[in-house]
Amino acid sequence: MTAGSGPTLAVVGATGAVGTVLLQILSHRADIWGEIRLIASPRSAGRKLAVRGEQVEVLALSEDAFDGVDVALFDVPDEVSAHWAPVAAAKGAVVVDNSAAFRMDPEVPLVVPEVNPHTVRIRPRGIVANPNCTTLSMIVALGALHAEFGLRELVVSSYQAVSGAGRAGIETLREQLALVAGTELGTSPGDVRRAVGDRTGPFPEPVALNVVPWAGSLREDGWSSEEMKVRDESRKILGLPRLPVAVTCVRVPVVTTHSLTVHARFQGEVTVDGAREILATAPGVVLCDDPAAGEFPTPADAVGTDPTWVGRVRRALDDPTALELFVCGDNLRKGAALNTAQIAELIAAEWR
Ligand code: 2RA
Repeated sequence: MTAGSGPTLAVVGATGAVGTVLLQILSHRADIWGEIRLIASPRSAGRKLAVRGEQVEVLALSEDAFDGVDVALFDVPDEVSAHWAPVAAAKGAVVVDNSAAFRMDPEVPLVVPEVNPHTVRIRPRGIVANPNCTTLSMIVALGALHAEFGLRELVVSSYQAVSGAGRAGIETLREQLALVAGTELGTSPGDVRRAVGDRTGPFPEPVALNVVPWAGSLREDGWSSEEMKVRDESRKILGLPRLPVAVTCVRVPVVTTHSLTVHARFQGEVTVDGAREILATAPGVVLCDDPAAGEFPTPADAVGTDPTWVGRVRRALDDPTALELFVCGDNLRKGAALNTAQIAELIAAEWR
């Protein structure tokens, strides 16, 4: 950092779906940064992107690109982070990484500023990890409830937007919607599949007019990598290494904003009024829960906003220690770019 200016920030993966949102967020939050340097793959080098109202040229990813960088935000594939994040850290930058490469490394904190901000300071590898968007879309609300009630078990189903799979996911849904619009498709077995053909993009099945019970890659015993991430990351963030967690991840035809149904069991009896009070006052959470008036969160309303939206708060019918919730969070904002920017701000505060 040079005297009289803020820390130098690098954004690695500046041209991707999350990188694009990150530049918007950096342009709208308090301007604490000195230089903001944009870095991407060599094929994007030379492009100019807007940040803080200025056009900034994108540099190709290289060791030299990290010269003088204080904080480097990475949103790139796992293997790119695995190689380049340690390079940036060795050059003196604190890395905030949004890939899965380091999330479960015991020497890398997995940080959600509203839940476990203190962990950001213990980073022996010079790397801080940002959780997966599905975990992040619920964990702020769960963290608030856990702090008061003591979480004992989680059962979760996700309804994940296609932008979780990046620009290719968005383009695939748009192309498929164009193919099925104005037709009678969705009325006989296989008709949507035949119309879509091999244009399934990053998804194993058509996502238009459909829901697909799969996200990520195959892990042991039929679990998906996405389901394992939600389980492992929730345990690490909440500091509950043996928390029972059951997850089913589902892709739905929504562009952006992940939703989840959550069954959360706590240490003792809970009340809906108590839960509502916690959720209504928790930083980063908006309680939107008046079913009699037709009010509950939906992706169509939550998209483009920062908070975790919570509705349908009910006590489990057969267990006075458990709550049922419906949660929505913009997977590109709090689910990725915003949380990354918030972590970077926590780190930047160490320079003051
Ligand atoms: C998805 N959570 O939605 C993943 C992206 N990190 O596909």
